[in-house]
Order: sequence, then structure tokens, then C-alpha cells
Amino acid sequence: MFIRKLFYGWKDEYQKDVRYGLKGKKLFEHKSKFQKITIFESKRYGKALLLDNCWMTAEKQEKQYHECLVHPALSSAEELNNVLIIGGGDGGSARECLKYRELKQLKLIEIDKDVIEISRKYLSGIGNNCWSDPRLNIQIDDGIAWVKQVKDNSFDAIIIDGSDPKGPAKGLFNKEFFHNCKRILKSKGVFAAQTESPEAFERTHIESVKVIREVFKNADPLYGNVPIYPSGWWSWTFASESSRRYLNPIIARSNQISKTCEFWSPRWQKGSFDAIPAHLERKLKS
Ligand code: SPD
Repeated sequence: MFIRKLFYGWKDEYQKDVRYGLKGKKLFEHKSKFQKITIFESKRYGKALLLDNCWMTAEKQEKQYHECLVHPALSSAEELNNVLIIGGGDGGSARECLKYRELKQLKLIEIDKDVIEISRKYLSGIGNNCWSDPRLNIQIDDGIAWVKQVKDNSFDAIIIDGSDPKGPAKGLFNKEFFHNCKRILKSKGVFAAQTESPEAFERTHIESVKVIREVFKNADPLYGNVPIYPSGWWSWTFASESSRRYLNPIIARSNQISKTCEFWSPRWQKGSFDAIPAHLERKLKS
């Protein structure tokens, strides 16, 4: 009992006068070239990753985030020859992408090699077999600079699985970056990005969706729950030039994928795109 009390305690993410915490114990901490990386073993959600004291993922709720970020895009892009992930060093988004049998090549650009190494060691269930899949090609690089030198029309889908808009991830939310993503995405491809909490970070969320809408002809936010993130209410935004194709999963693909998922299904997706609160709809139009 005494030993438990000595090691177990609360770990909180502090945001604007609110804290979001889990009880457990710290397993590992490391200062990389870019950020502080912490692995915390929580009682409720298993081992979790924090970057600069903000929750990034946890073993027992990561599917709520990764499935919802990846599948609206990959189930609807015209082809899946070449898919790009920016960020995603824990491997969860790569794992979901690699479920698609027709996907040929997956490029993952992660700025911080230590995030990959630490995730592979402590959170091996999140990346699962993705690390040994021959279709995955990892490059340690700054995704914001990297996209600038990529040829036009190179990718069928682009997934932005970055951190919050500060430190190395700040530029993942700006217009120039989104323009480069549009340029390197095929016209019938689909772009997906995590766009923060409509409750805890309402302004950032609204601004991100609006900027994505200025860049792409079609873009819509999707709302869901990720319990460890601030407020637990989260958003992802999908965009495409040709049409709102991300609203309509291709049936053969969704039949294959939805049976592997805990959260995503075409039905869940339809309801969640529609479940936009009235005040957000107004603010996104203003
Ligand atoms: N506030 C947390 C936002 C984190 C989004 N990305 C997390 C990475 C999970 N692969």
C-alpha cells in the first residue's frame, strides 16, 4: 500500500484553467531535440504518451482517434497507391492505413526520431505490425519543409497526425502548409487532419477548419470523442478538390475495414459528420 502511494499519482495536462488528468505512474521521461517525451502508465487507459506534458495517445483509447482520422480519408480516396502521413510517430495511423490491402506505399514523415523509438519500445501495441510492413517507408524530417519539395499530384491521401499547434507542430496549422498538401494531393485524393477540440480549443478549431476551407474546394469537420484529450470532444477535418467524396466510403473498402474497427463504421461516420452543433455551424460560416 505504501509503495503504491509512493509511485502512483496524478498526471495532468493543464489548459486554460482546466486540467485533464489520469492516475498512474511515470515509467520513462526523456528530453529529445524537440520536446519532452513522457510515458505514463495509467490505471484506466493503459500506457500513454505525452509530449511536452500534453496527452498524445494511450493504449486503451487510441482507436477512437486513429480510426476516425484515417478511415474517412482512406475509404473514399479514388486510389490508394501512395499515401502520406505527416507526424504519427506512435504508429497508430500507419497501422490503420496498412489495413487496406490495395494500399501500395505508405510514407511517414516524423520530425522526432525519439518519438518513434520510444513508442516502439513502450507502446508496441499501437503501431503493432506496421513497423515491419514492407509498404511503410519512414523518413525523419520536418514535414512542413518536406512537403515544399514534393512533386505535384504525388499522393492519393494525406493524413496530418500532428501534435497541438505549438512547438514543432505549429506550422502544421498554417495556410502555406495546407496549400502544399493540396498541391501534392491528387485531385480525387483526400486530405485529413486532426483539428483540435471544438470545446477546449474552440478558436483554434474554427480557424483551422476555415483555413482548410480557404485552400480546398470542399472541407468538413467530423466530431468524436477521445477521452484523454482536453474536454474529450475532438475533431478531424477532411478535404478534397473534386467533391465531398470523404462523405461516401467506397463500399468494398468499408466492408473490409469496418469489421476490424472499434469505432469507425460508415454509419458512425455519417452520424458524426451530421452531428455538428448549431453554434459551430454558424461560426464556421461567419
Ligand atoms: N491534444 C492532442 C492532439 C494530438 C493529436 N495527435 C496525437 C498523435 C496520435 N497519433
